[in-house]
Amino acid sequence: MTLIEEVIKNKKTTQKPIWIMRQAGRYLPEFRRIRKLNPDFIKLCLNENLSSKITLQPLKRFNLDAAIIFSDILMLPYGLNQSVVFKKNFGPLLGDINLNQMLKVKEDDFTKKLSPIYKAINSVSRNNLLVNKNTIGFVGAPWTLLVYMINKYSPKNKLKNSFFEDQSLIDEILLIIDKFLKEHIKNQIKNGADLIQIFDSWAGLLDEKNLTKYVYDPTSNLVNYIKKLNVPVICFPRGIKNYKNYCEKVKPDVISIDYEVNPLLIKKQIKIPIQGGLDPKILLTDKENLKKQTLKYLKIFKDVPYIFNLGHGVLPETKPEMVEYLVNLVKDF
Ligand code: 1CP
Repeated sequence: MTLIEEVIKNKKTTQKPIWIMRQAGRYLPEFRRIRKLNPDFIKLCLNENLSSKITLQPLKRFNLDAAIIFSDILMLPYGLNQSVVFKKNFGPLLGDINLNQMLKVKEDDFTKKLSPIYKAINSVSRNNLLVNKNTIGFVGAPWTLLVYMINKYSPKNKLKNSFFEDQSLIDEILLIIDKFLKEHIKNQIKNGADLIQIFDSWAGLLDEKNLTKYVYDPTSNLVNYIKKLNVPVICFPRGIKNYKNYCEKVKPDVISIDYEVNPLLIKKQIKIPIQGGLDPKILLTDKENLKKQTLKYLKIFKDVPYIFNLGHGVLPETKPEMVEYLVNLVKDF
């Protein structure tokens, strides 16, 4: 059993595993070198050799407990033939939805279009660097994918005013998302993903009254599906106000907390394994401060099952040496 599985299944508390959201990415010079030669981000995600290589880059440098496959949550709308491009200094930009076309997409065509991702998972999970470590597959949560597909660019802090205008379109899209998320998850697991993380990056944009329809119901449906495939599932509902309610409704195996969550309070409220929390901005300060803040989380979660991670993705300006320092702090604790 891997250390992460010991924490999730056996509720082990004596050692804290660590992996880092966006651990394969722009803070690594070896990633930036590859990225510079590959300006088309989607193509890069669909290049199985390069995406495997990028996935393994942080594992070559640091003593991490898992690899997360280098891909993107927006590969799902791409697989459904909605156009997706990543514009420099702007972020993702999606095309209009053609519902009739989208309703005609078959699972086999979707799987074929995204097959390099599954091949990369297959090769990464067999790599020597991953002996006794996890290969994390991931998806965007239904709500977060709906946000990108309808809004068509990052909402930052606010959805377009017209977002909820066409309810019948929203309902149709949610059904399509559910069907193909399951396909995407099944394919990742079949090829060696042994842990799934669901990223709900925009959960914090919804009012309480809309959470059941857009977050709790569709996410718990997906969590049940993953549990039936015998793979543990981590949920990260970034910015949600009530993590306790979320856990009761969605029932993930692990809850990943964002950096605005009070770790002491969450430890009292939630009885399942917890992941994450440390503000990624701390890695932009100095080692002394990083040590202080890291030890704070390690001490608070000392006697409960806890997976070390950040409260959101590692920032591109982060020095790799700070990540190394962090990983060693956790490993030496
Ligand atoms: O070089 C570049 O410009 C590309 C930057 C980049 C990278 C490295 C993007 C564009 N995606 C990724 C990889 C990625 N995305 C991974 C795998 C790497 C790893 O974790 O090690 C994962 C898990 C994601 C997940 C993802 N993509 C999320 C959920 C997590 C989060 O950050 O909240 C979201 C919201 C996206 C959409 C997306 N893709 C890329 C960007 C810049 C964004 C966010 C845009 C926004 O702010 O709305």
